[in-house]
Amino acid sequence: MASSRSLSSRIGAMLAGALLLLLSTASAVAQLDVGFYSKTCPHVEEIVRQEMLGILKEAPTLAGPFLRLHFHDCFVRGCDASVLIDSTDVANSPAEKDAPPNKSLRGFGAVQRVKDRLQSACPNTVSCADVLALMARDAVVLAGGPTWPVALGRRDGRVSIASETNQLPPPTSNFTRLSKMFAAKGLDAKDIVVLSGGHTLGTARCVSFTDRLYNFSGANNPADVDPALDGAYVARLRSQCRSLADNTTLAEMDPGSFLTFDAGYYRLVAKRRGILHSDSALLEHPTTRAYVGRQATGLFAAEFFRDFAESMVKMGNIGVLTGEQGEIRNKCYAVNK
Ligand code: HEM
Ligand SMILES: *[C@@H]1O[C@H](CO)[C@@H](O)[C@H](O)[C@H]1NC(C)=O
Ligand SMILES: *[C@@H]1O[C@H](CO)[C@@H](O)[C@H](O)[C@H]1NC(C)=O
Ligand SMILES: *[C@@H]1O[C@H](CO)[C@@H](O)[C@H](O)[C@H]1NC(C)=O
Ligand SMILES: CC(=O)N[C@H]1CO[C@H](CO)[C@@H](O)[C@@H]1O
Repeated sequence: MASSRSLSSRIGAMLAGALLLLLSTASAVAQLDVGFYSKTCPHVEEIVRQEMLGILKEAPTLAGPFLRLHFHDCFVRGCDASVLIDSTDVANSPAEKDAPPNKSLRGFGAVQRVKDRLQSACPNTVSCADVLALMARDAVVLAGGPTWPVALGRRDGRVSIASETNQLPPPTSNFTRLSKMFAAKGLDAKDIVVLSGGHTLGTARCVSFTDRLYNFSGANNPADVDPALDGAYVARLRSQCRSLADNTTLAEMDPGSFLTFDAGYYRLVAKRRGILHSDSALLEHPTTRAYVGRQATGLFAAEFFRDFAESMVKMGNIGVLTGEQGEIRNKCYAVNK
């Protein structure tokens, strides 16, 4: 009796052990993996890259928007392509896309173009969230920046809520605010200063920074400028952005090289010419200020490239859905029926 009980409890323990092993293997399987589609869609990376070559040849200014789309995706509900979903009822339940921070996002059509190519090569296999991660990486590479391995296997979410875009840092953010908002996503001060380097690409609408030129403290007069912005630069930006409410004129964030991924952004920030208040805010904290200063010398671009790759991998892992979670969307702009 005693021995059979001990036998059965030993069997029980073994079963429990086997179950634990099974569970831990299952959760290991549910991790992202560079070779995730090696059997189901072996040419996924080549296909995305080919499409990206065509897309950026036709519209080189989309490099910045693709990088930004991935950032906005990952910061809201994790990297689950929720940023791509169209509102079904824009008046009553707007999606992320229709929230103010997203009104200036671009590149949605091109994302669908890549998705369509993948749908014909390997139907219903590659998630839109993975497509975004690959497009962001290829945009940086094709703009002359670093490459990094993109682990795959993200699943697409089925929910997109405009109000949740309040998790995106506004351009008026000071360093304290940036720290809090990045920390909420598991990112630290180094990630902030490194990922802000993404502003070496692309443009900003005037309205994203005109408060700094005309109405910084609410006095709304010509002297009411952001003291963190270089005076000569204020004049230059005012000549580009003639009114506080201008939401159509675009300004290059890294003027003269906004289509090229380089470390030039840090030279601007060091000269107090970062275009957004959040860019200037990197000078508020000793760690990030030191990084800006080091990169502003122009001698450590290779280090910035490595750092950027590392932080992009971190960002690309935020809150991902894996395994049986979510779905593989057929169309990136709508959840499956
Ligand atoms: C640190 C906090 C950040 C803030 C406050 C911020 C804010 C902004 C704003 C306001 C714009 C201009 C939007 C417009 O008016 O058109 C912009 C553009 C952009 N952002 Fe950020 N951003 C931040 C971090 C990032 C990160 C982490 C990335 C990616 C690694 C990124 C990539 C970009 C790119 C590429 C553009 C240019 C988009 C285009 O050309 O249309 N930003 N950002
Ligand atoms: C930073 O911004 C937050 C909110 O945006 C504000 O409450 C805080 O006072 C600011 N901190 C500094 C040091 O200006
Ligand atoms: C100027 O800034 C203040 C404070 O931020 C704001 O309340 C006001 O609406 C702004 N003025 C204009 C004309 O936008
Ligand atoms: C620009 O401002 C106008 C007027 O306020 C508004 O109707 C329009 O939606 C805005 N466009 C963008 C891209 O924010
Ligand atoms: C309300 C609004 O302007 N929504 C826009 C969000 O961004 C997408 C892509 O640029 C536009 O198609 C929407 O109209």
